[in-house]
Amino acid sequence: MTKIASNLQIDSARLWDTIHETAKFGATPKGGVRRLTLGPEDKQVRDWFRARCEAAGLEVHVDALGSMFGLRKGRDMSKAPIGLGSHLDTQPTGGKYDGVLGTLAALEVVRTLNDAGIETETPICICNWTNEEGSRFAPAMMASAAYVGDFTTDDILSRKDAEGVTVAQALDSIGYRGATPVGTQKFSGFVELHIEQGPILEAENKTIGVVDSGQGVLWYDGKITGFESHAGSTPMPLRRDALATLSEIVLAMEAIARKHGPKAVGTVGEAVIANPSRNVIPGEIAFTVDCRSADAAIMDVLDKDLRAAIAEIASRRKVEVQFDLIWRKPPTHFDPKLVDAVENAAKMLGLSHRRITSGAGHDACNLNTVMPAAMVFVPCKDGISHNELEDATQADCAAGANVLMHTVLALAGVAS
Ligand code: HGY
Ligand code: MN
Ligand code: MN
Repeated sequence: MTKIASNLQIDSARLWDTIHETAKFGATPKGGVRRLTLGPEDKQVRDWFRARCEAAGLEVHVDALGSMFGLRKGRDMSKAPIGLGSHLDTQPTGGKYDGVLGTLAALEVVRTLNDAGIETETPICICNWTNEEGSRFAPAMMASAAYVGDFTTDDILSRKDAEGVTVAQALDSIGYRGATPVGTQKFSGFVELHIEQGPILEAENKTIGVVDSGQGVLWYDGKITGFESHAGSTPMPLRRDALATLSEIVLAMEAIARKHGPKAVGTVGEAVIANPSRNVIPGEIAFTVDCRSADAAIMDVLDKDLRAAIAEIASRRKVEVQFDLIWRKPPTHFDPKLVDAVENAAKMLGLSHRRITSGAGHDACNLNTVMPAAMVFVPCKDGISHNELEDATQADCAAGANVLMHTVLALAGVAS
């Protein structure tokens, strides 16, 4: 690699400024970001991102699910590009860094290579994947899941949000239903930078997480049907209370996750009472469950134990519980060659680092099923994420972006 390339550093202030510039799209009073996928704020940040990619000389195209690709030519255009990027959508009470850091660091890598006049051998392609969060439309990592063939484009286009709006309608409403069929853009590998969203790196005072694996994910949709009746005149033994049933299910899930811990977690993140009223016993509730483990066998046991507990609770309480698995993402084992490339970049830059498993899901976890992929983590304050308090330091963001850049340079090669 040329001397210039090996000493190359991204522009830390420019990266930091872009992160905070995009935070205004969906800024919340508590200092977080609410930028639900395919909503007006997502359109704002997408338009912003497209303009910056084009200003950096990238050829931008959008696929049928709105994922955005910015291609930077390499000397040998016959080779499939190295991909880098993440997502720009956020949780309802999201932060400034989740997904944003990886996407804007990819843009910063391009800007730095442009400034240095470096041409890579293999082209590179930066990405903004649609709906990584899975909050408005399920599943999470939706567009990259379709890209790898876990779902058809038509299936995803028909998915509805809580208001009954389809993905197709939402894409059309912001003008991001692209012409390119999903999967058209090929890659020879993919590297994603992300905040850890957990406490390990900060606790161990490590700057870089060399992500070699990721937890598997189980998502369920549940529906409890009890019986609405008068809150005053219905004796306790005669009640078929949907909310009391859910309360038992939540505690059972917590006990099951703890029993199989520490390599297991479980969350009921959504619960909606149909026709809620203070003096009516809840008769119907829709709820969601998210269970995870880095061990596929534990995932299977979580599923079995949870279904057994729900069956026992439902029969004892004389209610019906519908419990459907809507998404199963097996654990991820990233490509050893690319993981080594990340580790070598961290070493070359003299950054403290350690191997780590990702607790969160990421687009790179899906992409790894069809191409070599790896991830770079940096710490976030107190390990907090999916919370408006999410925070990271400029130095760590820059360190992560430099590891991303040098990993990509090692994979793509430097032509000049
Ligand atoms: O759910 C996840 O792990 C990711 O943040 N969407
Ligand atoms: Mn993310
Ligand atoms: Mn997230």
